Amino acid sequence: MTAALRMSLQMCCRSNHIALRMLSRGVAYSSVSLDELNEPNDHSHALFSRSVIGNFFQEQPLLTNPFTQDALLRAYLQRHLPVQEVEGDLLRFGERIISEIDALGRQCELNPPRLQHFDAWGRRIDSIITCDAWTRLKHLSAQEGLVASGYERNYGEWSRVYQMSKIYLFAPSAGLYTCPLAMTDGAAKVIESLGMPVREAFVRLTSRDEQQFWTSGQWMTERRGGSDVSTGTETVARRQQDGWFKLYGFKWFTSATDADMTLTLARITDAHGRTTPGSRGLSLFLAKVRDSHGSSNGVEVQRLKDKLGTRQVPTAELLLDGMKAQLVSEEGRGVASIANMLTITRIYNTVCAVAAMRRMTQLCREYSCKRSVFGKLLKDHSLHVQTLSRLEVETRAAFLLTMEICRLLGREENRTSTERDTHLLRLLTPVAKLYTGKQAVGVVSEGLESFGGQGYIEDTGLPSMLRDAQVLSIWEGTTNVLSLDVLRSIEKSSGSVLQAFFTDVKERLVAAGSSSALRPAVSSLQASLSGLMSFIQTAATRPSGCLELAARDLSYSLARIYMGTLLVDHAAWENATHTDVYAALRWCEQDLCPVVSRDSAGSYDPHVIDMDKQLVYDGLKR
Ligand code: UCC
Repeated sequence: MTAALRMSLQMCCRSNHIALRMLSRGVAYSSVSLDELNEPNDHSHALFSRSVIGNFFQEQPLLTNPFTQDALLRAYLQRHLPVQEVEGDLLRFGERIISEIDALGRQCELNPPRLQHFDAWGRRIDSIITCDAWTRLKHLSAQEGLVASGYERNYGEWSRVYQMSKIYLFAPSAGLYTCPLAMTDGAAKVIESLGMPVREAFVRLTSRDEQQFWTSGQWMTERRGGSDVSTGTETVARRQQDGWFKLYGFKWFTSATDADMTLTLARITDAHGRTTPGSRGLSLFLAKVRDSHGSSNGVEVQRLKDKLGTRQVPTAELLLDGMKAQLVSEEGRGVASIANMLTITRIYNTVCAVAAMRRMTQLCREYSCKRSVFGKLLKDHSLHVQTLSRLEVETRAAFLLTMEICRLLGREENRTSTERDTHLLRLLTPVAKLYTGKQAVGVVSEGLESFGGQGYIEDTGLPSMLRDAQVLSIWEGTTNVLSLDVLRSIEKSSGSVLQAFFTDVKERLVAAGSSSALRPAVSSLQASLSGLMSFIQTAATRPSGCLELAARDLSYSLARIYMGTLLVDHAAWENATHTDVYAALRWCEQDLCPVVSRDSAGSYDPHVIDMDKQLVYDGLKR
């Protein structure tokens, strides 16, 4: 050992004993005294010899109470829901996350579900075996009222904000248990909106009693694809004499297949076995997955899906071979009825996307206070902090949009929403889902990079965050499908959703306009808004196909302008801090209205469709 090395060692160690990981002969951890290390000519203990790998280990980022660490969540609640009971509950729940839930989530990642097709004697059982932690998360979700609190409505129109604040804290530690919760909440919403055709199911889905609590599936996707549900659904429903139905079909992508019940779409056959094609032929059914003895209700589990991420969730291919089911919608109103579920699951998706961003930014900044490089901590490298600051701005903007949607949902359920609120909820739900899904992948990916090579190492737990983020822009409608849903909402409302958007943004900007610090942001937003209005005004006169071509950029423009407006609105609050103002200014530096800039560049001109085709298929041999 060189003198310099020995000296560094002595400086590094506060005590005379340091813990060193021993590689030799199965010793995992050992304590070696400095005196032993100082022993001259003792080759077996020399630093970097076969038995000693040195005394430096990078400190890992620690998860501390995610509620106390979240300045924006706390400020938001202080502004809108300053209820001590809420703060106390979130504080306690934050502690539970670090002391219990986070480890359960990790166990789910490490012990993915498996399928046992047959019992030892050859009987087909199709048993999906999940780990104990998965079951524990189900019980804990009931106890904490993660679904129930959305329906108890203890905080009036703010009830959804309270509930979703819990989901937001829970999600990054919960091993994707948010997936069954999203569908459970969505199923409760559908049942409630249909006037409670199945009260027992509603009571169980919203129960706080872990023995009573049910989760629900949402079986929509069939082999012909998951987006075009109306033409892709082949499952048929045969009416039985007792009024129930038997379902026959193949569901290609069914998440959380260990659920207690499910909602699913099927086509009712007439006396000749014929069905009605398209959306008008689809009806909504509720079925238990297993009967009261635990036997399968006419469902064969073909196989579990081998996925990039969300490996904790038992996603399966299911053959429905006479599944006993109850019709819960009007005949032919299946898509419109399940749309309520899609609204809820898309909101969960949004909450989970922001939650992933927030968890990543918390871990990154924690690590930056420990990791030293080029002679100083990462937190003292301005370029590094600039990168984290950009992630923070993205996260804040996404958070405020998400909470606004939860507020609008709460108002609708509390029957206090105005017509404008209703329009905004319809428009902003797909906008938020599509935009935050993309942001989450970007923020989580950039965040991983800030851990250097460690961000790429499986047992740090970090890579699974990126895998799990990738699904957020896929399930519950891809970015393009949701962009088309934005167009649908405009068309169905004859433009009223856009009118609500313009009025709301204008009013909020006027209210914030008196703050001189915010003026640059307000000016950019106003200019972007008028550009967007001009684009919309001319849209009707453009050749057909132009609006579809612009759908994604239009959705991004709506997202960026509304997020900027909410950042400004928050920064104009009397208790806002200078960091709130700074975040709003930074957000508004970007192109807030890409649909206008791309339009100016000719991106939606009719000839572009053909040019795009030529570019994409250049050289394709068939
Ligand atoms: O199942 C999946 C994975 C489950 C896991 C969930 C966990 C999530 C957890 C997140 C937390 C971590 S993924 C399934 C993905 N599939 C989709 O999302 C479907 C994508 N496709 C669509 O969104 C389509 O737009 C459809 C299927 C909803 C609609 O297609 P159609 O048939 O062309 O629709 P129409 O004919 O335009 O609309 C039929 C009716 C209309 O109502 P009426 O007849 O009253 O005018 C529409 O207004 O449905 C209404 N409607 C809606 N209403 C359609 N979309 C909506 C909507 N978004 N909101 C309200």
